[in-house]
Amino acid sequence: MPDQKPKFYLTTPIYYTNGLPHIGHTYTTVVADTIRRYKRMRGYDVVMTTGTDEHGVNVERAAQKAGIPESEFVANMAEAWRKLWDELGIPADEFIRTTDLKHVRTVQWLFRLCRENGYVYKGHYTGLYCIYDNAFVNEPKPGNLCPDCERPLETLTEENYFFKLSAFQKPLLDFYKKNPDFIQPESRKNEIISFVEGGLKDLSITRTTIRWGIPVPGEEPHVFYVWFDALTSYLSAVGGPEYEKRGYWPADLHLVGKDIIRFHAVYWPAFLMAAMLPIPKQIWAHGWFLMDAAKMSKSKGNVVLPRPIVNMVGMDALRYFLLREVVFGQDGNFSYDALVTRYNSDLANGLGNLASRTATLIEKNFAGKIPKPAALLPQDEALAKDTQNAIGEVLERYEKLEFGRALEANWSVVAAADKYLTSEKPWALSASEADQARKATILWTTAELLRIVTVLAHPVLPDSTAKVWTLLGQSGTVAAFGLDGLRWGQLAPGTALGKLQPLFPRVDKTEAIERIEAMTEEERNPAPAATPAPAPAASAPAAGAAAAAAPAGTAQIGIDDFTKVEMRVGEVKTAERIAGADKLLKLTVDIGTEIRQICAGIAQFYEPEKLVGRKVVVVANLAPRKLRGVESNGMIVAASVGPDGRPVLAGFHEEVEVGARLK
Ligand code: ME8
Repeated sequence: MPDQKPKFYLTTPIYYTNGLPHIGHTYTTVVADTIRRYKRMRGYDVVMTTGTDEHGVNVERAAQKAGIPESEFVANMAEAWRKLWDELGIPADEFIRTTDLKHVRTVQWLFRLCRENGYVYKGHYTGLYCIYDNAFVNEPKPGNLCPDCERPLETLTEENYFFKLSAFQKPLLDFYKKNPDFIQPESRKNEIISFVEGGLKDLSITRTTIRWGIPVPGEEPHVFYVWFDALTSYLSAVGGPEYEKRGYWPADLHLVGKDIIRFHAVYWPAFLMAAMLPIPKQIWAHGWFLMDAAKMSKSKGNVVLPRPIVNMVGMDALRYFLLREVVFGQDGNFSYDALVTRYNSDLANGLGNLASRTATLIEKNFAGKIPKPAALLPQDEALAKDTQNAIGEVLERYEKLEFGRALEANWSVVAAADKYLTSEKPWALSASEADQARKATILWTTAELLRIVTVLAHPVLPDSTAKVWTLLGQSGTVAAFGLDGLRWGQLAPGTALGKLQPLFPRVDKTEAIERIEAMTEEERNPAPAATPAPAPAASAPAAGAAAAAAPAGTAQIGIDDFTKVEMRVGEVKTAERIAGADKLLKLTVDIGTEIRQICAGIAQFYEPEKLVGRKVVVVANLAPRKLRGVESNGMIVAASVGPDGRPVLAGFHEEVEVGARLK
């Protein structure tokens, strides 16, 4: 029998490959994943797409800088993006790359349709051009200088294909009117309507000055330019020209950040109208996560990375924070302080504590089996009613993508349960028959509430709710539980509880933030493989840190190169371990002219106390860097021994003077 489930297709933007994912990209992808899980729990057959936007000048340049062909560069980047989404548990059902053949074919097909329908023409584009960077510049620096290389720009005219966007002013305005929910939130809709009302200029959709792009068939050297290529990926991912076979087009929801709403709400429907293809049902533009009130960007160096947060408090906590902290659609500030505060209050003390408290009490009083409730008191009934009402409210909020409100409503039930337990005090009741019956009612009520909260929280907290599900001894998976069938009273007495697994261990705020920051620093500026890690061979006299960078078989160097490395005899003054970095020791080393702080990747092989007073070889003129957030000003030389690369410190068999240079 064919699958009768209604289909739901949603997308994130396809992200540029000239950088790696930060918390902003993670946010959109987390939102998409949450909607996907929610919709599946409501019986939909869901496909979620994300991917990588791989063409254009920026990629051309980045590949050139890396000294590798563009195709290799983007393949590496796409893999890094895909890997991160997998690692974070938010993989795409369809990961689309703009270099995929199926995408190339779809773009060429869409172009043909638009052209056949009379919406594409050849014309000339004139703009300011940087002859050094080979690119048109939209926003020149004062004095008509290139924003990248700051050299003078020239006016250049090139042949382009144009899309007749101007023909779509009225059709678009009519479309917005007929489909009032097409652009969300409302404020963005008004912005777009005014923009379109202001008049639309035709759009250049090909270039001849760029090489790295999808060719326009039969029109080389024309290649497609930016948005005609990128937007089409949503369609390529679900069948392209054969979209009807798969049945997911038009998309139900394109999730984007507010930076790219115009392209999605104006260009994209116009391209599709021109090709006479179905138009997506909704574009939702969320706000930005800001760091210290500024948009995160690599050049500002204020980028928050997801991995270090996940390593410290777990992915569920990051998801909870992203969705709970800001109103979906508005900008929000990202702060580690707020993240850890929420983690401790809502997750560790909230849901985590309720789960472990409930399980422990049932374990102790009812041998780990869900008790059968006896006569209900008004407070039990009130709690049941509030929880039942919360189901409706949470679902309604999810439906409107009001994630913060959905979580708020669900967590108010968690708080009510805490209050209930505190006032009913099941632990203070005796073993008398009447008290046992009362205890049974209280604990069944609490466990039932926990079950409902768990089901409702699942789209946001997939891993931890799965653990609570097992703890409650429930069959099947929580992911497969149909939200439409959820109601109070379904918890079967007699069910044996499963294992209590740690959910959200409480963390010390200062320490947690320090560790997240240290890990972030390390990910932003990865240590050279050398410092904490082993070198490949044990034979080199100056192995370890210095030699590891030059594995056996590399080119020879002249004496000039060698003399650039300033190695000196140092004496270790203090040595200690670094919290959260099990391989690193923090040393202070006297190198004759000064005392240096140096981190060394030897903690697994050397006791810090035993190092004090020892003479070591220090690379003194290495640029300072931070390892796990700790400044390291120099490097200690060690041999790398055996297959595991055990570090053995270089030293001397006779007395040497501190500060003496090695030659
Ligand atoms: O624009 N806060 O790719 P991109 C919230 N390739 N969301 C953020 C964010 C922040 N600080 N920073 C980024 C492109 N995002 C094009 C898209 S689609 C056919 C082509 C998210 O790598 C947000 O979703 O610059 C934003 O729209 C997207 O990343 C931009 O990603």
